[in-house]
Amino acid sequence: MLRYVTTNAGKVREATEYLGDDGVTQFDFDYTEIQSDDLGAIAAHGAREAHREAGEPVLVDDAGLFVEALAGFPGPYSSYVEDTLGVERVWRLAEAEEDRRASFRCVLAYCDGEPFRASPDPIDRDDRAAAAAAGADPNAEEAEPLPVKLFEGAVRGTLVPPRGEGGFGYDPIFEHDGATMAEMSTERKNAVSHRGRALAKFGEWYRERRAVS
Ligand code: ITT
Repeated sequence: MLRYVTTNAGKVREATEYLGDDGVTQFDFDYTEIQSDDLGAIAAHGAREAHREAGEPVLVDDAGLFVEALAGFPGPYSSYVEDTLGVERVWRLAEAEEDRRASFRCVLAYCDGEPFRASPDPIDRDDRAAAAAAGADPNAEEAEPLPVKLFEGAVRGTLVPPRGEGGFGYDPIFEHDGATMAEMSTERKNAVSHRGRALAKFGEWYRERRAVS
């Protein structure tokens, strides 16, 4: 079964609701989050590490909140900022701004150790030159270029004072179409969310991949 690599039970709930019969099981693995402003690069690195660890097909989910007036902060640092400042303090930062627009972005990174045929979704082939420049041994197992397929989703919204009991993370301060994501059921959130959009792309592709293999 496909391993959904995350320590976050809220993500698993949404993925399970969305993928239904295709099914996922949580792989509670804390992969190394490389420092990058690119969610795709972070997720691809995590997917390689998780696949090596699990020896099974894996799907890594890296997400973040990007606040327009704060130049995209907290972005790739959303997890650290939630743990250190907290969601309420992020709202206070946004409250001081006239422009409270924000977006959630999610990148799903799939790796099963096999190559992929061309399709519209990007394939991360690993950057061996960058790894070598950083001092990595090009012959080491870690430097093997495992291909990773990326699926992206985003949703725009407005930051508001916290409302709602559902969801997780920044959901209580993120309003979309009149409701915060914490006021939505999992199904409704999936229908509009960054993760739902990425899962839709992934689900369609994955069904086809399984059908031909
Ligand atoms: P894993 O890395 O183990 O998957 P995480 O919660 O740290 O768990 P991320 O790094 O992707 O996952 O999350 C970045 C932050 O964004 C973190 O604080 C999450 O709570 C938050 N976040 C991610 N998806 C969210 C969503 O759909 N709604 C609200 N907040 C979300």
